Amino acid sequence: MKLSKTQFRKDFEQSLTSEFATDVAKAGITETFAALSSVVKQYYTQIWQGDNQYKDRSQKKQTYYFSIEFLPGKMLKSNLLNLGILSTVREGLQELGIDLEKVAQVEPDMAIGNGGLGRLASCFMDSAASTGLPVNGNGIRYRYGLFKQKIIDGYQVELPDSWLNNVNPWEVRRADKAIEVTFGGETWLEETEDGRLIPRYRNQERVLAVPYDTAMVGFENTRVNNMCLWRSEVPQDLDVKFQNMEYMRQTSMLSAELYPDDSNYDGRLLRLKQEYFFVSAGLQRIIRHYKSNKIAPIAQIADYIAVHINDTHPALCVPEFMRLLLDENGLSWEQAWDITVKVMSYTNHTILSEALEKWPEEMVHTLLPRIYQIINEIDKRRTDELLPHVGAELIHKTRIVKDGQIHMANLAIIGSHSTNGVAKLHSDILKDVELHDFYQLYPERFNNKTNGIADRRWLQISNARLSKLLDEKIGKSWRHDLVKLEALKDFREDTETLKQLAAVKLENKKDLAALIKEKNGIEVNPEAIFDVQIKRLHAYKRQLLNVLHILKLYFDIKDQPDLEMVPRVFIFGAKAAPGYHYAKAIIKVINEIAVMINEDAVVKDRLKLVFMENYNVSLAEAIIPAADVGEQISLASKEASGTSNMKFMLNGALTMATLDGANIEIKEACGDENIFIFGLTKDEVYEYYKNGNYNARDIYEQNPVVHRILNAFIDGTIPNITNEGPEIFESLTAFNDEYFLLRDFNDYVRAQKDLENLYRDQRAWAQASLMNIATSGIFSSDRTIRQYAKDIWFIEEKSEEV
Ligand code: GLG
Repeated sequence: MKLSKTQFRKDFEQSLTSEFATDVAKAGITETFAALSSVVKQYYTQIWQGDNQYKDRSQKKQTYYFSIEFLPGKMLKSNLLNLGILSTVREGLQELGIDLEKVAQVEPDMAIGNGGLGRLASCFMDSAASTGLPVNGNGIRYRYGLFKQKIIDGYQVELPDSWLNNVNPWEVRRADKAIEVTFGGETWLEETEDGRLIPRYRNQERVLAVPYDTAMVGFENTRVNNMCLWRSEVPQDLDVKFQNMEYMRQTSMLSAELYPDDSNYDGRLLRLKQEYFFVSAGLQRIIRHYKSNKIAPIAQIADYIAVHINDTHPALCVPEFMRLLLDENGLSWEQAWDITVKVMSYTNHTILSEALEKWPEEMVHTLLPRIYQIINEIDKRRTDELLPHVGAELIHKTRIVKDGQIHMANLAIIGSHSTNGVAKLHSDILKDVELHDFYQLYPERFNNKTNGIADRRWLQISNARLSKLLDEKIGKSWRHDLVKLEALKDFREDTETLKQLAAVKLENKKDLAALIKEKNGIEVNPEAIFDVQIKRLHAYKRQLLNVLHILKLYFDIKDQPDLEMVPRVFIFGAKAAPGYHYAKAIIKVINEIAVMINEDAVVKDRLKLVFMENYNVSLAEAIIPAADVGEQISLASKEASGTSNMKFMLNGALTMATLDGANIEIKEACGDENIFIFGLTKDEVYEYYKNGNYNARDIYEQNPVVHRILNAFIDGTIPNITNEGPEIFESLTAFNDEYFLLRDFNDYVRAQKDLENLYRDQRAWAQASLMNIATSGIFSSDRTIRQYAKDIWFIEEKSEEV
């Protein structure tokens, strides 16, 4: 949009007056943020309304992306950037003596997601709007987002994240569009006069779902999509029977809390209720809009909408959509099923078995009686249909209802036309191993969509210095098409560019060093290698392997106090699920090792270890631009894709990686010489599984370096870990090291040595860094979302000429 500084200042000052009866001189920082965000919202609402009208008018097909998690982070700068007014507003504020950065800090991170899955959903929202694709989000407006992490005495302590305390400036409450969702009670089928069976209900618990819409503003275009988040409330005309405190409490609980489990299945009833709640409300709203907009007869709805099931949490979309088509719109089973499969598509994000949701039949039966009937009918009809053609065993293995449980992934695959994994390796594992039975039955449904990241947030906003340098070197076209970064390759031999690149990195590192000083009180040397591992704390991601290597370096120094080495700062950021004991033990151990190393006078500044508390999107934006190295060291086959690996690459960090997830594609893109690869391959891991011949204890006994490092956990070398030390020691020895840390240790040390050697050659390092940036274009989520649009959803980009 077009905006002059003068106009902006006028709007902003007016907003301060009209909203807070104050002025620039008197306004507090929270008021300044509120007034500013209100102005920004006014700027985009017209475009939003216009695009809504355009969508209604043009009646083009739209996608609804159902996800139980979103992780947008802060929205202010992102909205400013996408509206094309970031620098105007920054300068306008400056003239008023206000620092935009300080104001932006006030906004709480919108953290209604746990990790990669939720962040991917938000990258998709940004990319869809920015490429002009009509893709709307559908989720839950949790009152409390992901817990805030405090580190006390080295331990993780969880505090509630009441992010809505100071109201959320971006959302629009649409009370008029509230929808009822029902649970429990009894249901039975009654025959109508024309011979159809329709369900009747009694004693149902009613919950009101109120939508809150947030604009997803496209980058310098006229597309504004909607992220709809549902809040649970008590219906105003509540039946007397339910008017009690317990019901009120339960109803408000529905949208109260995000499940803080990452990749872990938690079988609590409330979770199932949440899943049905946002699925039912979302689908009802879509159908209501479709009908009120008189788009076409309901039987043609598949030509106008696509519904995406992001991981299994929204898999109830399948039976709920069936219910709406059958019971409320009078379609036949065959018609409804045909439409449902066409409309639905599903993404699998992990092969960890504990993350594949299963619900006890009894629970689904009691909570969702009609849905339970429909699921059984789907299962039965499919079985009958396949029986003449397919072996009974294959049918049994792929059933939705079996062993007293409802298998949600099976439901999602059977009830949709597309199942995709999130990186090539992961999609192959799905086809060949994890979902092989389904692949035999429905080969045409399987495909890969390698993840991506929204480069506007992860480069343009978070790394202004690098963005500016790129503009100077290769022009600005990369801001609209990330693949244009390729042009940077021409500067690989250009000494000046390499120096400038290194200088940008150094400046970013100084900023991070200041932040570390402020938050952790630790002094770090910006000339050291900044080696970073930031992600959820999970055994398979192997933060512990990183720790073992740090201990090795520490002991090397202790053994040779004069040892010459390139100084290193190891930086961690990670939250552990509150109930994940082992992960929390690792956090404690990292913090105690940090104290031991950082306070050891012998070490000097050769080694520093920093655990930054409360890792979230905003912290990632501060850390990644300053990283020299990104640690992507999961056991091969376990990390479906990873997405921070792409963010590091884009910001010029080199990757220390196993051949897992998208690391493989990163290696292909940047070239073997610009990445550090180590460790078992997926096939080698599977070989061990097959033969059952891994023996971690042997390695511990035979490798003196490993022996000494592991002993440090139990012999008092690392202080204050009397409970955690033995737990970790045992996991690696007695319990045979589930994620092969000891097996990969030597090779990891070797790769780390290679890394150190390359860093000594600053020119070569800068060249490798440049090559990473130049080849990262394909990891833009603009590319990913376009592939979904073309191959799965069959939707079109808005043409800006209209
Ligand atoms: C999952 C996987 C990640 C993946 C992300 C997005 O574990 O490897 O990058 O989804 O697809 N639970 C996750 O974060």
